Amino acid sequence: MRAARAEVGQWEMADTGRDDTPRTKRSRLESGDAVLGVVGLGYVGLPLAAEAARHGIRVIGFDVDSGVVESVNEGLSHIADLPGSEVAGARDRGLLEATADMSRLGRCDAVSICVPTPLSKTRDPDISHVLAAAEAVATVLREGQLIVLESTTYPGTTREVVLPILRRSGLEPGTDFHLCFSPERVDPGNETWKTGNTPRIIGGVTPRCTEVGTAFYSRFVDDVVTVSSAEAAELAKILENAFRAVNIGLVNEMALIADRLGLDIWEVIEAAATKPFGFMKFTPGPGLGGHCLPVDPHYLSWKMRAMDYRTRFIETASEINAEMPTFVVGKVRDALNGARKPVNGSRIVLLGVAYKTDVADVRESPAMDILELLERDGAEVLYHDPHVPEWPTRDGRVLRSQPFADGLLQGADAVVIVTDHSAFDAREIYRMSSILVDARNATAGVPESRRTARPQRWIVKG
Ligand code: SAJ
Repeated sequence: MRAARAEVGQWEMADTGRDDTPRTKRSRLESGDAVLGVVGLGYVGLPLAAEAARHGIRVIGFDVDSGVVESVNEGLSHIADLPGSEVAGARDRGLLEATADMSRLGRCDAVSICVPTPLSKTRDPDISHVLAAAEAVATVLREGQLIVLESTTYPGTTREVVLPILRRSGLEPGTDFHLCFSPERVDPGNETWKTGNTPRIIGGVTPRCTEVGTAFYSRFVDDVVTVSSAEAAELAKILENAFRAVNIGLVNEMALIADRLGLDIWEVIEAAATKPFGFMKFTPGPGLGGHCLPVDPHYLSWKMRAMDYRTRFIETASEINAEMPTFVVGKVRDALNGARKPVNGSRIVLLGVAYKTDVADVRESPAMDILELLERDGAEVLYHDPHVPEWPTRDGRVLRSQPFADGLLQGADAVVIVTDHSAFDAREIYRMSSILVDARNATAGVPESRRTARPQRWIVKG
């Protein structure tokens, strides 16, 4: 199950037995001149490329965005968690270059596919980027190559979707080439766990594929965990994210319950978290953001609907998480009402619109739902987020972050802490606001708020 650093042993003569057997080509995967292709240079692909290069593996990065290609070739990083020096260093050592020319995939001995797997407008899986990458690989697929899909997707994608495309080459997995699934585990903003030191699951479409994939990834990942199949690896990743989405849904439902009981949910959670075993702390908030948790579990729901099974936990948690923006807007309405002010015509400032603390990513951020609900009720909504200078709205506008200057909060009828960035000074925000709704309990450490907050908190002033 858990392969320590997989030993790079002598490869047995490959099944085919021919002179130009994959053994020679496969041994390239273990040699110093192995070339890794990384398709998709986003928050997963670029750190992966940099980590492999750091271990002396030559990397060609592929991206459809010419801006990304240029940026990497200039030695710059467009990924907040990856210092530019890592990119420049790899480039200067001749171990990293980027291109949009997908035909160069044929040069690569291994290819990691790290492209987005979003939901379509009808909330169904959109694996178009995976299909495009697989098609590009299929046109140049050759013996000895290792292909690894890293994009989060539903169980079966690797074997039922990617493999048939690659098989058009006439090559067979496990003998001619190798195909695995190995889920990315990037936690944006996490200073401790990076690509190289985060344990990595890998499973192949054949045992041989798993063996070859394990050996190759072990060259630049400290701890590679093999599973019996690509499907097991695909489902493990979905379990990881569904676990979080469902537990966040549970704690958000507890917040709705505590609110009705007149209780402070954060006090209740802190108390429960003193249990030294059998409990894991999650906190309520304005909703579930990011390009992973609100999306990945729905890939499984979609797959299981086709098998006439309803993933009830995932769907119920999703409904509750999606209710939180409305709940927060209700608190704003209640607070304004207490001051005899309608939402209509009020100026409301949102603090923090990224999907979580200390990141710049706004994808699926609940702040967008809060903005739309308040604007629908006639409010004038401004925002300040030091990580998000510009915020494109769903109706085509581009809002700009207001400077956190004197007067911004004082001039607002209500202030809402939506994402609690470390840069925010909760006490200052509290002091400057006449009405303050805190969706993250960021003001827990502000003594004055104990006097003015409602019993349930959320409304901490006004
Ligand atoms: N959130 C809560 N309450 C919590 C925890 C999170 O409301 O107790 C919210 C956050 O504010 C955010 C959303 O949930 O809006 C998702 O936050 P997250 O940190 O759980 O998820 P991501 O998408 O930033 O990253 C996760 C990774 N996070 C962790 O493991 C801590 C990991 O699951 C995956 O590697 C990554 O998704 C991915 O790429 O799949």
